[in-house]
Amino acid sequence: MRTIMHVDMDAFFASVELKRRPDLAGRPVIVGGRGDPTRRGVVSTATYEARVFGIHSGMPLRTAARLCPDAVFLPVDFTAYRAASERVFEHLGAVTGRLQPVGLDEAYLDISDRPEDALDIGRRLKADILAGTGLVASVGIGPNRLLAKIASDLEKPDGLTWLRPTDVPDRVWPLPVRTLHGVGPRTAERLAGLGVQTVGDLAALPADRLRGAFSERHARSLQRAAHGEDDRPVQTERVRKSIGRERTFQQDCRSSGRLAHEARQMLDGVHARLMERGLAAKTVTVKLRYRDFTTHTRSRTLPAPTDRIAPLADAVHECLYAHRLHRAVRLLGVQLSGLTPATTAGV
Ligand code: TTP
Ligand code: MG
Repeated sequence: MRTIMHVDMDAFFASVELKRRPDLAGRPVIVGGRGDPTRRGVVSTATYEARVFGIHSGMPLRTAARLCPDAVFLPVDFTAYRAASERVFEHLGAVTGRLQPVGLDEAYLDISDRPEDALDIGRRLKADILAGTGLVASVGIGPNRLLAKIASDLEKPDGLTWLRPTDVPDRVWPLPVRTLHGVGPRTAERLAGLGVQTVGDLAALPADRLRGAFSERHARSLQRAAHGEDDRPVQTERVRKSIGRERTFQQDCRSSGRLAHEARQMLDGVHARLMERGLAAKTVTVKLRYRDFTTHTRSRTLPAPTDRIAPLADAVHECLYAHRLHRAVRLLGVQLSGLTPATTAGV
């Protein structure tokens, strides 16, 4: 039996901000965009004091200001969050090298080979992180990644929770089915069509009804997740090799100006995903498919990995103009690869 720990920092961006603005402690603080709710942008995160007003990540800043007119709005400062993340990961690395980072504020640790009580390890880790960074982590422990992640969320903030397989009916089945890894909005919608709202509903659903709505493989993995089963290993090395986007035009594109504009928009989206995952990229690739379906790619490799948009945008521009742009283009793709955690990339 494995023992997996999931660590997730509480209200991460906002908590880092509060370290340098202790005068804001206890107030509803919202971090997002340029920190100005009259301009476009969404909430990255909010303190728990702000969350009671219904404010959550992804919400337009304007809406947040309406829900909580007294909130303090702060701009996103990735440099500060990356520095804080780096310090948090030093504490995680001291527990074990069997560590899988997930973005800046989250990681899985495989502590199966540790003789001590897992709760003791968790308690000590939380205390070390607090002492070293002033930040509060929630820790979940379970027999696999699925349950460890659910556990770290159960008693947030400042949680320390162990979910054993025998706890699944009491503690996991009442949760909404979206809690499960692998259940996104589309799957949840289809499950709702089968009358499934909670994890327990899913666990109780006859297998043939699930197989009617999903592929054999998907049905099987949903069923397993509903019973708290998951055998994904903690991956010490990142398996993700690239992040990219592609777009097929409604009508073939013949304008290099429009292609440049589209490529920049796609890069913005891809770059946002890079930041969310706390990664830096070394190589930029632009793919074009012409009307006759011939497909060409052009790549640029930067001297060092970066997560800054400007050098990535320059590289996209260079790649694009290395293509023959006078032909009709039906598909455009932008991809970042050579990915490394931004915390170790020295960016
Ligand atoms: P989360 O761990 O999802 O959120 P959180 O740490 O703010 O709050 P908690 O874990 O206590 O529920 O995400 C970590 C950081 O990632 C978060 O502080 C801000 C950033 N983030 C975004 O920028 N956009 C998003 O949509 C989400 C979900 C997070
Ligand atoms: Mg968090």
